[in-house]
Amino acid sequence: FEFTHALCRLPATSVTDGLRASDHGDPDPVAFAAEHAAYISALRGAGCVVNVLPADEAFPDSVFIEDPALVLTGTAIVLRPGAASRLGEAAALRPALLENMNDVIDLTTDGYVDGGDILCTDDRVLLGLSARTNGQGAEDLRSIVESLGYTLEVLQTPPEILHFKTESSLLDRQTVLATPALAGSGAFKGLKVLETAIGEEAAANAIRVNAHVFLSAGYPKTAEMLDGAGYSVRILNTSQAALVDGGLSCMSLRY
Ligand code: CIR
Repeated sequence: FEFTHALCRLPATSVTDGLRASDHGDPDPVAFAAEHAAYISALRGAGCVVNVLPADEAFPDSVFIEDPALVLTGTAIVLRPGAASRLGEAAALRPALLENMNDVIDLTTDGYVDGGDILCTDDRVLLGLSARTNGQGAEDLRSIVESLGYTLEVLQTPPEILHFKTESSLLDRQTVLATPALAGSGAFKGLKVLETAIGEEAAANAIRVNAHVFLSAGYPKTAEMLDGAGYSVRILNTSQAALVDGGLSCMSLRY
């Protein structure tokens, strides 16, 4: 959770065509841009140098830059997003990764992995299998993360949930924030788990960035719980991203 840099991509106006499990209306590109700008300011305020890539209209979901890549110790792993409309985001992002990271490694099989299914601690990579991430992708990733000194643990993203990190986030070296359902699944062995308040499950897609925990607006009980546990909580509006199933973690690669 200690980062000096972040890589973001501006939301495309085509974000109105972004994937979503259930339709509550299209995001408004102007409002999305404002939310995204506030998010970038917050990353900068937390001490990150933020590199902002131009919007990529060809990929409606490309603002969710966490899904096509994983960065570990300054090395980028180019992933293979499991939604057909998103697979090409990886190749589109690759040049920026070459420019910004120490090294770039590609998966070698046809397996699928979405970055949203990956939660990293200092030495562990927890990967949730999901509709976007399959066993072949997991095994492909395993050799790469092991070569970088991490262990890979393959878990299950809860059914009907888009990504493992839709329901969890790292709060510090020993602690995760998770929904009661995911906390109860036994996924977080060896870690302390703080649970989101009942009815506030969407608060679990938070991010710890240096001294602060970024939390989406609208989850007062979880905010109070985190505050009481000693975290410095920074509330950000993610209402537009939420319309296309996005949240705080998906909008940056932090390293
Ligand atoms: C998608 O369905 O792929 C996008 N509409 C949302 C991706 C959110 N990404 C994330 O949670 N890591």
